[in-house]
Amino acid sequence: MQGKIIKGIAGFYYVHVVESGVYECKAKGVFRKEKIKPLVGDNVEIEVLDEAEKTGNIVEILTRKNELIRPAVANIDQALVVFAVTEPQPHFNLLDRFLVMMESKEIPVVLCFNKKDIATQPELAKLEEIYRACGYRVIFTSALKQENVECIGSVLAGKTTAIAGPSGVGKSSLINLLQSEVQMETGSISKKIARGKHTTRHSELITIDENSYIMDTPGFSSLYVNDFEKGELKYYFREFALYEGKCRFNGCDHVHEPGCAVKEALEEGKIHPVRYEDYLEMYRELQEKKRY
Ligand SMILES: Nc1nc2c(ncn2[C@@H]2O[C@H](COP(=O)(O)OP(=O)(O)O)[C@@H](O)[C@H]2O)c(=O)[nH]1
Ligand SMILES: [Mg+2]
Ligand SMILES: [Zn+2]
Repeated sequence: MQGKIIKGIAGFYYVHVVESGVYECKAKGVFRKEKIKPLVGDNVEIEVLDEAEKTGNIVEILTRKNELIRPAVANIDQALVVFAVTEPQPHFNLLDRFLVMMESKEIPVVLCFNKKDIATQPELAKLEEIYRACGYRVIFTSALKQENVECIGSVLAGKTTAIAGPSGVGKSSLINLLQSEVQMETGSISKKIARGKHTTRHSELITIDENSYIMDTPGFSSLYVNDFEKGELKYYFREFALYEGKCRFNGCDHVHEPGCAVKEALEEGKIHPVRYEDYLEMYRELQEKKRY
């Protein structure tokens, strides 16, 4: 029987099998010998030990499409990156780092800007201008007024989606509207701390319907771009692709080289300065890293 690992706790893996439910499984010794650790999101073959008790063994891990380290998860089809249009205002550098990380893993991204109910027209227009121009799908929602939430629902259909974004932007509120299986706690962080709720969480997939899953990933404020060379960074800024090969120098990194087509596009307003500045900052970080 085949299923998907939706949760792993203390050596047990919870495997969701469409139409027959969730089985509590152990991974057989063979994986430990081969040093393969099953991950949330893995598609696995299980043998059922007890149908009534819903227990089994994982006997095979099917080939992974991709895997992320933090959060540890396999086979993500896409990421839904959620920020608020305002309150809190979008932290562009963080957003661009996340986009770079997903581009480097070839994971498609859909951008959701929530709290459109309290946004002004210029705020919405700015976000649209920056990110739609890069070729990202951008959806504006209000979890509070339940606006455009069905649009998010259709993005999630039939896929496994990592939902990421800083805290306070409305991720949990959106997730609560999208399914009825789990009710996530919403509200301000200070309220949660005051109530003594611990914030460390394990990765867990929430089933939306029989073949759609979402994962609420913890805030990614400590996100560094570090697992590639500085010369690769330019490929993870989608809007640069149009100018690739048009610079005076072969292998131009679009930083201080003369005759750079990307910098010309920047000056002509075809590339947004917010994006270019974030590119430079990440580029310099990668450069620094090399020196040590
Ligand atoms: N005005 C407005 N407030 C929202 C919206 N969505 C969530 N909130 C509020 O923002 C706060 C944080 O929401 P929460 O879902 O916990 O955010 P999370 O930390 O990203 O999971 C809560 O006080 C919510 O009531 C929205 O669309 N509009
Ligand atoms: Mg939350
Ligand atoms: Zn260039």
